[in-house]
Formats: sequence, C-alpha cells, structure tokens
Amino acid sequence: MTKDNGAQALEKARGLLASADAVCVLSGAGVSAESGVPTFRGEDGLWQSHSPGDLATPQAFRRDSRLVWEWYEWRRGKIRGCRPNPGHEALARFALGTRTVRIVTQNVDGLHEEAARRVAGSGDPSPALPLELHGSIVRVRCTRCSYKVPHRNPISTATPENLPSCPVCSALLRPDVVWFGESLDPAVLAEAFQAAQRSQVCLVVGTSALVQPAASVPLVTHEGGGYIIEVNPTPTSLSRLASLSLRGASGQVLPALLDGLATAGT
Ligand code: BV8
Ligand code: ZN
Repeated sequence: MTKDNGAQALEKARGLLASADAVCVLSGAGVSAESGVPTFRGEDGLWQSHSPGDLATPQAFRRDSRLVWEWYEWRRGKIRGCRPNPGHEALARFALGTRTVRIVTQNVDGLHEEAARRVAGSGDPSPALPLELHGSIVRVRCTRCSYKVPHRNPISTATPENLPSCPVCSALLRPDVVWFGESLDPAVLAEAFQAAQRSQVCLVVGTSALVQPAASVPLVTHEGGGYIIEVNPTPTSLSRLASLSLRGASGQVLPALLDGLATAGT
C-alpha cells in the first residue's frame, strides 16, 4: 500500500487503471465539495449543525414534514447555484471513453449526471450516468403512489399547506432520497455490487466510507482480488485496504489521474 502524494503514486494508479478490464467508481460528498456543495462530516459539514436523525429519516418527516422540507429546500437552493467541477468532468470523460467504467455515487446533488450530459454534448451520455445509491435531491416522489419526477424549482416551505402535493393522488410529495433507516432500491444496489464484482479496480473518491451499504461496494472489488485506489485529502476507514491513497482534492487529482486514460477493456 503506497501512501504518496507524488507523481510516483499517480503513475502507479494510472497503470492499475489502464490495465483494468473494468473499473467501478464510488463517489461521495467530497467530489462535490469543490463545486460548493457542503459535505456531511467535514468541519463545516451538514452534520455539524444538524443531526441526521432530526432531518434525514422517515420519522423526522412524519414528525415535522415542513421542517424537513425546509432543510432540503435550503440544500436544493445551495445546489441550484453549483456546477460540476473538473473532478466530475474527468470522471465523465473517463466513463464516456469506454463502456467498462461504472460510476456509483452516494451523492444526491445530480452533478455527476450534469457532467455526463455536458461532456457528452450531442453524444450518448449514458455510460457516464451514475447509479444513484441514495437517490436525488433534485427529484421528488409521492409518499403514497408511484409518482416521481425531476424537480429543481424552489419549493415554498412557509406553511404545511404550501408543501408540494401529488398531482395524481394529492398525497404529500417528498425528496426522492434514501433516508437513514430506509432501504436502498434493491435493483440499484445489486447493480452497484455487480459492477464492483466485475471490476479489477474500485476508485473511491471523496467519501468517509462510513455509510452502509454504500461503503461495502469497494469491499466487493477487494474481496474479488481487485485493487482499491482512494482519492481523499484525509485518511478514511477504507485507507487500510487501499493499494494507493492519493492525498489531494478530487478536482485536481482526477483530471491528472484519468485524462488520456482508457481501460484495457475499451
Ligand atoms: C439501510 C441521502 C437497511 C439523504 C444519505 C441504525 C438504524 C438504521 C440504520 C442503521 C443503524 N445503524 C447503521 C445503520 C445503517 C445506516 C448507516 O450506515 N449509518 C451510518 C451513519 C452508521 N444506513 C442506512 O440507514 C441505509 N439504509 O441500512 O437500510 C436498514 C433498514 C432499516 C433498519 C436498519 C437497516 C441508508 C443510508 C442512506 C442515508 N442517506 N443521504 C440526504 O443526503 O439528505 S447518506 C449521506 O451520507 C449522503 O448520501 C452522503 O453521500 C453519505 C456518505 O457521506 P459521504 O459522501 O462520505 O460524505 P462525508 O461528508 O461523510 O465525507 C466526505 C469525504 O470527502 C471526507 O472523507 C473528506 O475528507 C472528503 N473530501 C472533502 N473534500 C474533498 C474530499 N475528497 C476529495 N476531494 C475534496 N475536495
Ligand atoms: Zn401520489
């Protein structure tokens, strides 16, 4: 395991990626930090001023849906002004260059998808569209029926009566994210584990690797004999398993790591 910030580790990491038939990427809030989206557990992270249990659980929503919507609308407002950064775009270019890269994200900000569409231009963005393990804050869904739509416009949270309701069954709408204590979409999770299983490298970027079952995705690659490459300014619970840890900001490290690289499976 090499812990090196320098060119040597970068070259080693590029070599592992170039010789991989397939690569799985697991991204977390750190990838969006340089776009201005707050992380969860950093010193200015969201969980410093809010408790997940008070705002990111179904119980919290049942207890006070206006307060939970107010917090999500505050986050949606912050994200509205954010654009993909060079890290998102480098990952999109890497995934678009070959069909053997799968981006799996814990992020709910929609920036990987925006980067994929921007990099693809008039081409097909689908190889770079991420598996969204925890859903999307720029989508809403009905608390009762199957109604689910993209929704980026501001939502008034002034009174419970203002909260958005379903046009199909008139029940309350909620952010289309996975809250703590809620199960992930089994099909999405299965696809993420399959991607990890067939990959020789799992590139873990900008995550504290504390939330399950997302944090188990890189373990599937590792248990199959594959390598973990970590991109994070600080060590995480996965660092001990990483063959290489590139200690830096993903907006700088990812373009240097990925540009001009296609996997062997291209
Ligand atoms: C589940 C959506 C089965 C919402 C999120 C007790 C009861 C119930 C469940 C549990 C329990 N105990 C444990 C659990 C399981 C629980 C869990 O894992 N808890 C943890 C915290 C202990 N998991 C669940 O509940 C999951 N469901 O297990 O279902 C079940 C069902 C019923 C009962 C039991 C089990 C659901 C988890 C999904 C939760 N939803 N988000 C929303 O966003 O509002 S999780 C939330 O954390 C975000 O999605 C986020 O992506 C995710 C992980 O955080 P990170 O992305 O890693 O962000 P973080 O800030 O932590 O780290 C940022 C990193 O970036 C840092 O390392 C930093 O150094 C680095 N960084 C900073 N800047 C940069 C950078 N890196 C690179 N470049 C930079 N510039
Ligand atoms: Zn409905």
